[in-house]
Amino acid sequence: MDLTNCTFSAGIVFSFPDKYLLQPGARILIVRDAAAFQAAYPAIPAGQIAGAFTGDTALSNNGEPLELLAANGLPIKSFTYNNNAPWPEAADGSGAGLVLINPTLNPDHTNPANWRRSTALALPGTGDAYTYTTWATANSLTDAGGSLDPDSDGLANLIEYALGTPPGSATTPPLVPLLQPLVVDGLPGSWLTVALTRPPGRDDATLTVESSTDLTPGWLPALPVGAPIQNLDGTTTQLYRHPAPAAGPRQFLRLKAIRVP
Ligand SMILES: [Ca+2]
Ligand SMILES: [Ca+2]
Repeated sequence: MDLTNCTFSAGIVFSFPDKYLLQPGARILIVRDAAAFQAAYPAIPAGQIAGAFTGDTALSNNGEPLELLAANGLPIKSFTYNNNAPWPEAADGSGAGLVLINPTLNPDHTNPANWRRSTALALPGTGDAYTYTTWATANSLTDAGGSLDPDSDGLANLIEYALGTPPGSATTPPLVPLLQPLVVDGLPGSWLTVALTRPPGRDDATLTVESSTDLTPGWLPALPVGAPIQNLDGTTTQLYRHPAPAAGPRQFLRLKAIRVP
């Protein structure tokens, strides 16, 4: 992709130089001071640095609009990030960075759900996503689809990967149903809930909690209660509830994993 004359109109002051080419899937860096950056990160090739922004326009830790314009003046990307929920608050402060989930799928940058905290200290110029394939190889699994359950704990390998649990030994059921009092839309009631805890970085597996009252096809999404909780170990916990209050004879919640291509 030829980025000649592509310009940031918000966020930083920077225009790409003449004949600047970005290869498919490549990552480039725009830094405050190229020499200082190279001294701090000697392992990063100088060719990965596209240049330095000017005018002391470093990105705000509190969030701000960011817009990249094409040479014809039309926006390529335009969005405003933030350090408060529903944006991932764990990316705030020193250390972890704000990372786009599954960037090769060209997600909507304006949607905070498409962003997460980095899995460790933010390392410029690299992706930090783990993959099911890497995990399966590390665990000596020959299960490309992730549907097998070699430890017979009822959790298919893709779910074990998404949860960060061991595929070779029995895992405690990850969803513990709990009836609890909640006020929903101003109405107090008793609701069937589960808490789902996930490690960051397993972007190629989506996990959803689904609900039913009769186990027939046509499960409906369970609904999140409140904002996700960022745990000290880097995992995130989200509480979900059945869409209807616990008035009927039976309610069910299940966990569904889908492999993102
Ligand atoms: Ca299993
Ligand atoms: Ca297991």
